[in-house]
Amino acid sequence: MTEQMHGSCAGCGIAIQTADAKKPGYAPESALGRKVVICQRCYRIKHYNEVAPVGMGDDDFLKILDGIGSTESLVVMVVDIFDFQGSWLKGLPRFVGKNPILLVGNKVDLLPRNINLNRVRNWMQHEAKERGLRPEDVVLISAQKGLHIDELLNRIGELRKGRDVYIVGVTNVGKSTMINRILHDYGAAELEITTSPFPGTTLDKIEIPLEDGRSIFDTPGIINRDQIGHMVSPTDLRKITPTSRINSKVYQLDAGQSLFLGGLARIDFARGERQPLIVYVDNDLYIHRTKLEKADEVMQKHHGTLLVPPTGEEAAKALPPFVKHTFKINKSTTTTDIVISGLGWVSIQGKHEASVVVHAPKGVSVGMRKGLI
Ligand SMILES: Nc1nc2c(ncn2[C@@H]2O[C@H](COP(=O)(O)OP(=O)(O)OP(=O)(O)O)[C@@H](O)[C@H]2O)c(=O)[nH]1
Ligand SMILES: [Mg+2]
Repeated sequence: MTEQMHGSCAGCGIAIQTADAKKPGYAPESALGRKVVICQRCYRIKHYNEVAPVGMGDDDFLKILDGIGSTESLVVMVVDIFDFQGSWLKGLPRFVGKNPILLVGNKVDLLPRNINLNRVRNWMQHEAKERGLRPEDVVLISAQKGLHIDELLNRIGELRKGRDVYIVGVTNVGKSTMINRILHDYGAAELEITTSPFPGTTLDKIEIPLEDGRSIFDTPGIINRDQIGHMVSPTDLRKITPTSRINSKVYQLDAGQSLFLGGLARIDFARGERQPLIVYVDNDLYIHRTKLEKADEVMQKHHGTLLVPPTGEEAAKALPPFVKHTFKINKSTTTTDIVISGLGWVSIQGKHEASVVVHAPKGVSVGMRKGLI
């Protein structure tokens, strides 16, 4: 049998093939006559919420990014505002060449209500610069809830100056959801790119033609391995990923007390006056408070059972060993956030000096930033 060209999947971009049901891009012959052809994997994600990991190497994805430098285009880089640090696409300046960049912070619907979005935007500009990226502008949106999409479209319209648009970012930040939202607002609803709560959904470049003969391209997300989401099972990933606005939780802590964020991180209030620690994580994540001196024992006895996720002792054992990150909070008029990438952050007012130790699986990025709120 000769290899036939069947075009690419409208859901994930992969080349469609009818020869091997076990390989990416498979679609049965009977599906080829449809107006919009999607592969079997996309069909299952859409209809059965199935997780379908595919063994694509980072190189395949990097190659797509690498091609952008030689095009004339506007590059829209998307980050997940709930996990800014973890969802930052490293090395983008290297790929984009001279093309202008628009930075989009997605998932603002998750941020607590009292957050000042202008401040977040300025903070993102500043953080981008620190990472060697100079975006033309920063826009905050919620692709899922359709917030600030007009503003996004206006900025894209102004900045692209008749060029193509590439949407890039690490996996799971909501690139495809954002494009679907744009398509939907333009009445092209029959086209729907596959999206899912699990990383690695889009597999190849997807071209969406624009009226002026140019195109918007969705691209597969690069995997940032230091995101905690890659260290837990898909079920546990769903448990730590917030799906609605985060309600902060306040804990009045004395020195010598600890908080477990499920079984994925432990925060020791090692030194300092009694003061509030404000926790911003998924609303349903179990938070366990204990004495610091007992914390090791609690962890040993209950990791994977009471302290979940990870769910189950096996899953607990499969996690990388915990390592310590020590933070000294100086007395100041502003608050400080300690961010545990992918899980959330705790905020501490600078009224008193304090010393905080965070234990988290090795490889997860844990850092300090000026308070977002
Ligand atoms: N809360 C919230 N969730 C969102 C938003 N946008 C996307 N998501 C969710 O984020 C997850 C990933 O979305 P996708 O659009 O598949 O992400 P992607 O960047 O295309 O991912 P890859 O194709 O793997 O690179 C899905 O569960 C979406 O529902 C948003 O604005 N708010
Ligand atoms: Mg995608």
